[in-house]
Amino acid sequence: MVRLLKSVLIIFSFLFLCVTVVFAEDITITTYYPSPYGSYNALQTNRLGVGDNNADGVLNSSDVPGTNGDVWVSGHITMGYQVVTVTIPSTYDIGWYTCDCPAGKRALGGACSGSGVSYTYIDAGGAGYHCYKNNQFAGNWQIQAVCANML
Ligand SMILES: [Ca+2]
Repeated sequence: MVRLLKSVLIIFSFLFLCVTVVFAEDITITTYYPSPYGSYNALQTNRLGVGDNNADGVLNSSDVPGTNGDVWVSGHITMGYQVVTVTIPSTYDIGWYTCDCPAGKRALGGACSGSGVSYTYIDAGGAGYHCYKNNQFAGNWQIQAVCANML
């Protein structure tokens, strides 16, 4: 009797394995390296290299700084910038005018449009962009400041 039960158990086990194999499905997983895009809640690293920093046409470990805490970037860095524009009426006197950045932002650059502008500079503290109007009758003109987030 025990022998019969063992035989039946072996037969059912064999049939179960055969059914499992018959109904198995294939799953293909494709991975990419380096990953083309990534989204993270938090990212921490000791060193960071962005782009081909040594301009040898290859992206490898020689493009990453050797000192912990360093960041190398081969391109430009954009930090949530915004452009602020101020219009200066033609009736305003000759002199310096400023386009201030909002609080918490720092001027990275700017532009002055219209005739009668002779000098420009970024505020030393990054508060805004300055333009010198040298002609009272040149018409309305504008000052634009490119302001980025600062820590
Ligand atoms: Ca390189």
